[in-house]
Amino acid sequence: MLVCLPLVTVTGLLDFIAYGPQFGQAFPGDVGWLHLPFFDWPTRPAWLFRLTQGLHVGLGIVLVPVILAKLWSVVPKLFAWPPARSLANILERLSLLLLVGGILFEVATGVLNIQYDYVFGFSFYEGHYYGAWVFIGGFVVHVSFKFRTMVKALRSRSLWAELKIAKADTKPEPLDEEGLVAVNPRPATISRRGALGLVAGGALFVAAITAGQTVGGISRWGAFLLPRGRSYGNGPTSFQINRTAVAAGVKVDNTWRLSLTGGERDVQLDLATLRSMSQHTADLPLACVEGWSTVQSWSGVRLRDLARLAGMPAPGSAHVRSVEKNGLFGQATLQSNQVLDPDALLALRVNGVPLSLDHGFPARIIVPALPGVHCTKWVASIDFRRS
Ligand SMILES: Nc1nc2c(c(=O)[nH]1)N[C@H]1C(S)=C(S)[C@@H](COP(=O)(O)O)O[C@H]1N2
Ligand SMILES: [Mo]
Repeated sequence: MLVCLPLVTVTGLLDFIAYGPQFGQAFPGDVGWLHLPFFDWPTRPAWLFRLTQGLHVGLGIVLVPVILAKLWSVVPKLFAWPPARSLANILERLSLLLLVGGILFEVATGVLNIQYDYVFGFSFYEGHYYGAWVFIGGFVVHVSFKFRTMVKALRSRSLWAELKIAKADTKPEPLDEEGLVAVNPRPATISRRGALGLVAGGALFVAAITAGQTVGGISRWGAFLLPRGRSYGNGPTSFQINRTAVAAGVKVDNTWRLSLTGGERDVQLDLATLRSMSQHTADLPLACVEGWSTVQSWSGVRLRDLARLAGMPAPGSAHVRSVEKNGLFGQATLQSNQVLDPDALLALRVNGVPLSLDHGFPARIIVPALPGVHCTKWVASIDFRRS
């Protein structure tokens, strides 16, 4: 946990930055002195967001059995009576409240959000962000108080030797100052190696039914925890769909035009014109904050070619709008590097065929390392901006 929880935390904070707080599209928007150093999210390596969100969600889920076991091992402390013996004791218990409350809140909101899509009475993003800082505070205090105890405990005996002790030979711990050891324990019902095995087995099991949503291929069939179903039929466009055209209330007919604004000239392009322009193909991931990702072969017009066509070859940003009007994800702002990357596409095709309507026909944004949420589907317009 000492290694993995900071990894989950840091990748979570990185995902916040990947959302583009400089454009007000990371939530919460204004976090006062809790705000993170903003930087332009890079487009390389193309799998960067796939990695950060995959680690954040995947590791977060895999840690659940470990967190539960850790809580179980200290449960007597949670109900200690009298609740406080000294000022130091009150402070320690307060920090534990932040630590335990924080991690349980983060895991619960994270898992619920993945599986049920914003079921809270509050904004998931805001709750999860502030909850993270509560947890970070509790974690830093706890680790700094307990680090020496932990090192001492780990050094006091060999894990290897411990793993060889069967249940019949399992003896209770000697009484300790912390009061964690039961004063009058009953005979062991499980060996320490059994308890460790149970937790490790639980974590591995959860990993096995989670990893497929990122790794893909055949392992996807075993990914029972993935939020978006396992199959969308066969063929080149059968990969997962976050929001269908029906759910988004989107209809597209042949009056569709792409409009480019903000440059020296406003341009309207129909699909035939877009198809006649120079096309570029790239294998790029689509990675959702929910934890799943998939790599597909996308083809279309380079965003930088569209910027040049509109008469703003080096925009500071680009605001993309979808045909979809009322969704939370019907628009996105791209940074300059996300427009100018040679693999940044207004994709018209995937895996050799035109996009299906559910995947954003006639055109969607696909940019290396861009969070899936900003890979806008059913693009209607792009407004290039100086800053
Ligand atoms: N217009 C529009 N574009 C959208 C969305 C949406 O709801 N509406 N969802 C986004 C999210 S959150 C993700 S992860 C990807 C999913 O793409 P897919 O449905 O093709 O798998 O599309 C993005 N583009
Ligand atoms: Mo997403």
